[in-house]
Amino acid sequence: MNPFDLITGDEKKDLETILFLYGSALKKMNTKIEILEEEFRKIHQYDPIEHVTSRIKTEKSIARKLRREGRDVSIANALRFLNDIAGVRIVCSFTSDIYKIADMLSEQDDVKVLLIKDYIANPKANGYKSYHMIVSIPVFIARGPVDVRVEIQIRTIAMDFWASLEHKIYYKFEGAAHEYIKDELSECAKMIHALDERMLALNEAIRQLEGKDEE
Ligand code: 0O2
Repeated sequence: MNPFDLITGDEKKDLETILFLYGSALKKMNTKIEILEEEFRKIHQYDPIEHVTSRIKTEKSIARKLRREGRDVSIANALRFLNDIAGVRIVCSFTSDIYKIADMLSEQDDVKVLLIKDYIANPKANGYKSYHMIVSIPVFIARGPVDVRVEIQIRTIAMDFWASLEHKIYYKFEGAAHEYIKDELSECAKMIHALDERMLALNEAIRQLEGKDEE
């Protein structure tokens, strides 16, 4: 079933329905990530995940995004056009962990990968780096399974640090920050990239000294 099949046209009721569906999808996804993390820790004796956060996009933020895209604000349009009503962010130590986690999630039978945006291989012009996956997972309700989309963002601590500062600046200046600030952010993105590479190389050297093969 598609979430659209549950839409009645009563916006208040429909909002409750989608919040319930997307909230349930997030619970499922968080449990999956927890299990994978524990299994990974047991097999490889290290934890690739630093921390995980998840959120349901607020009504205000849903409306703002629809307006930004030039669309009418409605539950039906949110369902049709927004991929990130439910979002999970996984923050890792090393770039190599990002792809391991993405593969582990993609291999789950009930996770369908709909779209991948690899802003690590192809950073945005402003320097933004992160690995984004839009997946759908079934939420089992009394009427049957409903396929619900979840956006998963996977990035390193350094990338996350940069993205949260850039996000704050973007909203503070409503996208029109001074050139100096944009240049500084771009420089910081380069430094963060170099830091990620050095930390990864250092970690690999340590693992070799410990006699652990890189998985
Ligand atoms: P907010 O306020 O963080 O929720 P699509 O999902 O493909 O239909 P979208 O949403 O443009 O289109 O996809 P994309 O590019 O994958 O971006 C999804 C989210 O990633 C954004 O959601 C941001 O959270 C984050 N993101 C993308 N680009 C940037 C960036 O340049 N800087 C920062 N700091 N974050 C970014 P929202 O809804 O745009 O914003």
